[in-house]
Amino acid sequence: KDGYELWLDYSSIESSSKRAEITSLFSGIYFFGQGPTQQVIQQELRLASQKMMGRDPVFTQERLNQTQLWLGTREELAQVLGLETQMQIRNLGPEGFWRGSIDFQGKTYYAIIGNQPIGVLYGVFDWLKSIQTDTFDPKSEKTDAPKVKLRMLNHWDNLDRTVERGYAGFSIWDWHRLPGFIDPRYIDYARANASLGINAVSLTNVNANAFILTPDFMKKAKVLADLFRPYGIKVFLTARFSAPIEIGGLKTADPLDPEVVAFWKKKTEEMYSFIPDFGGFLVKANSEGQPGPHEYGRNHAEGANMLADVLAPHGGIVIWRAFVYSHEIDEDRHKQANFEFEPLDGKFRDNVIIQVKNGAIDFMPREPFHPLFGAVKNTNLGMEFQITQEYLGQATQLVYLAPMWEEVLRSKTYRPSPTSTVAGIIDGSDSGQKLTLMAGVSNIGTDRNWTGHLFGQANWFAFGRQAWDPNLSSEEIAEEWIKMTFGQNKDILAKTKEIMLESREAAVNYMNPLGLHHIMGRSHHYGPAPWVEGGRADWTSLYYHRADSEGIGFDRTATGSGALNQYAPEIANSWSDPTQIPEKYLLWFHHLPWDFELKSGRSLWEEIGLHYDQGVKTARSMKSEWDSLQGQIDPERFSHVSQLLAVQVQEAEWWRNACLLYFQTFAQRPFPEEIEQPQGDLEYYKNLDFPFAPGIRPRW
Ligand code: BDP
Repeated sequence: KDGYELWLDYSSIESSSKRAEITSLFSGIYFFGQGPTQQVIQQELRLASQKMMGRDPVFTQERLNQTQLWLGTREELAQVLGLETQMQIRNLGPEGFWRGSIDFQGKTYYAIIGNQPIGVLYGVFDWLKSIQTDTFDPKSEKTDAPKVKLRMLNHWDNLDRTVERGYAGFSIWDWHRLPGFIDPRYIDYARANASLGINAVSLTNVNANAFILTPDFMKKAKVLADLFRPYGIKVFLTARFSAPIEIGGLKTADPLDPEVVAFWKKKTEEMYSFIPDFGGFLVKANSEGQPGPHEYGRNHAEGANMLADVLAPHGGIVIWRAFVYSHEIDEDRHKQANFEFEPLDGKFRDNVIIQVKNGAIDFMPREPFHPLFGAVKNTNLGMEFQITQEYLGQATQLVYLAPMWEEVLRSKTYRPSPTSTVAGIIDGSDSGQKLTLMAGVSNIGTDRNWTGHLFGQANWFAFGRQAWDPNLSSEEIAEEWIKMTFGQNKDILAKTKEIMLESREAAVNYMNPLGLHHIMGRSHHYGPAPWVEGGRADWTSLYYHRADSEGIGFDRTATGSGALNQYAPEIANSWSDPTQIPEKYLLWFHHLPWDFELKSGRSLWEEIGLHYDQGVKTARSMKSEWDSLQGQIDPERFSHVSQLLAVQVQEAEWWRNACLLYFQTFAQRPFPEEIEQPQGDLEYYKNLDFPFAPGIRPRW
């Protein structure tokens, strides 16, 4: 087993009674409809049946009483459904499903029903999951429907197949051989996404290349859109704001210039002629050197609305990123997105959604939630998480990210109402917004196992599950993934779950404890480098940790940058007190003396040391826990993870040693006795060089 099958491995059912029960259901499937999604459903059932029971399923549209399992839409099955069940299903919306048993003419059948074929497909995947996780109970009913409308992967894939911040090989989009050659992997990709309910993908890097908007590339993108459509997946592309100049021959990209508007209108029409259900554009503008409306004295709303207006007649949307900051503005980077977007609240069209990273800096191992959540009231906000582990161990480390996302989603914003949470804003339940979005920056590449590290698959999986339902717990998602990936073995489940659930806190401890952030290697972001200085200030480490002989941390209270005031008063007030703020955010908002006393009674300096050391210890215990599973997991996957955990332990030690030796030069205090003393000297760590680290690849 090399991991290619992902969580859709459909391992053979061992219990003979269960096998008989499932075999019987597969031996008489009354099947409605012949459309493309129905064909996908049949293919998936065929595959699952062959793998789980070694035989083909029997589909029929005759002899009703010889069937066991019914699959179809509510309308197709209306005759056998009571009115109440029909209403219940109707309320689940276009993507929801119902599954349960139906008594009809003296016999009991099992049914999976949606309002639309895509709902049936989601129901079938959910049912197959219940078999794989051994939770299928034909007697109990289940209904489910996604809470977020757009559940989307953002690929940061370049047209030359390099992947920005990708650690799993090259882009799976083989632009060169498209549209003629269809890699079977595209279908497996679509299946995997559909099994989670992911229904949108943006194919190209946010640092965009205008060539994707030329007819040659549109033809290629069309092939992917056609392949993904039966799986309920819509295609989006990134739009480079200066495309009118680069591929349109214009002198300007001013969003209020009539020629520019005409360019985008024509481009959009052309796009829809290839892809009639094209999703829309994802835009990174005026950030990190990308072009945008500011060049022409226009604001983000003027830029986004121009595109929104040309997309609206086709039903398309604009996803406009809030990740905007500039080193030319003399303000804490933390504050810049709110500066730009708060004054524009209510000014964006209905088909614009602002995609906001989970935190205000940049996908750090731990960030407090982004203060835009709650700060605007009349603007659609979507969430952007990063699945690829740019700052969380890249593809060498096992870090299960769902606890991080759960922490953000459950954060209380206190706005618009005192009980509001981030999840409630993005799923519309607190914010009232109708257009809802959760996007994840993909960790997928051409590696045989898709994600580089086998456990990167768990992050793809967890992202899809949390986008479907932001209230799911990271623990239940981990259980599903483990059972679907490794089978029913209880020892594997218990140990792997423990490893996964402690992995994120371990990474925070050995990388960025107590609210430290942005102290990684310059540019490639691999490993620790708290000493990075020079060049653009907001890309250095010193800008963020501000260590000196007095203390450490970024003062973002009223005496400092004031960023804390961008949050609701409930948060701003209590967090401005260093004894009240949750310690996990301490140095994010406060610059404190090395002897500042923490809740444990120890000094800040000692606690920093203990956290780093604890991170290393947890990494080691993760490794020994995994190694104790030798013989229970197939050798290929076992050894892959075991070797990478050994690397992770070394990297955890490296982080701890480098950071503690560096911070000691300011603190001028001995390390706490209980911790393992860092080896080597600071110069050694500073001089390490990583020509092999995956960095930002040349943009085309
Ligand atoms: C940062 C990445 C950079 C991306 C940027 C973004 O380092 O490569 O282009 O985010 O989100 O984390 O636009």
